[in-house]
Amino acid sequence: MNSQPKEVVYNLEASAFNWDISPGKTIEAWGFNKQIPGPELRAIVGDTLVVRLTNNLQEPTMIHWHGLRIPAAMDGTGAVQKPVAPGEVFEYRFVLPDAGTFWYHSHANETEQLEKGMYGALIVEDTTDPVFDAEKVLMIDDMKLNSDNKFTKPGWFVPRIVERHDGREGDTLLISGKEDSVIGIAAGQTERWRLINASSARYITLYLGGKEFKIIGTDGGLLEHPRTVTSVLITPGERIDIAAGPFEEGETFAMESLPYNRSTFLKAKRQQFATVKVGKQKTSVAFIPETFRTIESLANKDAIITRKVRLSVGPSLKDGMDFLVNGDVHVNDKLVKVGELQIWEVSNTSLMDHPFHLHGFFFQVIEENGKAPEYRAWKDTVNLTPRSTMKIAWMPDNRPGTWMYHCHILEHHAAGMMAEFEVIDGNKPQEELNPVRKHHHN
Ligand SMILES: [Cu+2]
Repeated sequence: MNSQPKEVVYNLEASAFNWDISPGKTIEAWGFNKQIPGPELRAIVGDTLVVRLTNNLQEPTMIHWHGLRIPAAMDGTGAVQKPVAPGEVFEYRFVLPDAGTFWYHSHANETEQLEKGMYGALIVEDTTDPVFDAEKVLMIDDMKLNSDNKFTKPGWFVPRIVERHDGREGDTLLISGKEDSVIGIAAGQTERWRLINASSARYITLYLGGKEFKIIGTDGGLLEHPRTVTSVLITPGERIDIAAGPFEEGETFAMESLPYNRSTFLKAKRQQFATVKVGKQKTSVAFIPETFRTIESLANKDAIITRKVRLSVGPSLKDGMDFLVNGDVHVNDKLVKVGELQIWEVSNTSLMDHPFHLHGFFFQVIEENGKAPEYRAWKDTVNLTPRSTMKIAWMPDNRPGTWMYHCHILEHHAAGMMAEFEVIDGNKPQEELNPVRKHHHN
């Protein structure tokens, strides 16, 4: 528990700037405080975060707080705020309700603003967090640059269709804004690595030279128990916290992504993001308990479905294909009442993967293709493989307003695979609702 909650204030300036992704390789980036990622924001659960955003870009922007259970007005989407115009300032202010690995990113013209670097990490600590020897925040991204290190949009029909279908993937692979990083760790020590997939579309299957590591947390904070693995999938928007080490002095191995076939035109490759180098032996104080916490089950797999959300792809004369929710683009979905448990069947009838992201609320996956999942976790983003069905459970607590869900492949989101819906306080008369909601494309 945080016995003395405080106000933590940051100033973020959105602007264009030059950024060296490796020696001699400079890009014309957009970002926060002239760095990629933007400043790492850090506070303790219960603190109030205050972020003053100044927009010095040539176009509007706003910040979405990915994974945070905050009031709707602070969600940073076009549904709840006027985008911050060039030269203007907007203050975000909210209490941090949960500990975990979160991130912030632009929610305006996302396919361009995120691709150019408008994202950063938000780490919320708890005084009861497990003890590690050190901690690293590793934001994973890729950029698609031409031979002059410039961002270009595909001009021709076929490349444009490929980017719309696959999402934008590039061969410039970044860990926290840098190519070919070296990640150092002392021999004998165990560190907490907080991994955030900030890319537009790339699926990362994290692999550390075949070495075992422990998954300790995901989107909504710590799991109940650590899980020992040698690889883990992190889809766009998702976070995974791992316990890395202990390793032997002098060891060197690659931090890679194994190929993941998500039925794209461009075939997935095994790719190296960074190199891990193990330094001199140091004593360790790290302690990873067998149980981190209890996650109460919201519902079991047989719970009655209250809503169906079907993700699909349909033909479009103009762009080759549309990305759909329940057969439509940019959908206004039915309202949800505070306190009424939601059991959503989310299905994917297309032949490609989609990472489903719900704003503002954590959910639990209670059924995956007819089976109960192996373990419980709080999630805000979950992958749907081709022709798959998932049941998720979530509780709308008392934060009325307009919320949204969408595919976190940014090109799919922009192409229509998104919906807005109202969370309403059922005890209030309906007239207080805004009867007409515009379509928003952010
Ligand atoms: Cu998608």
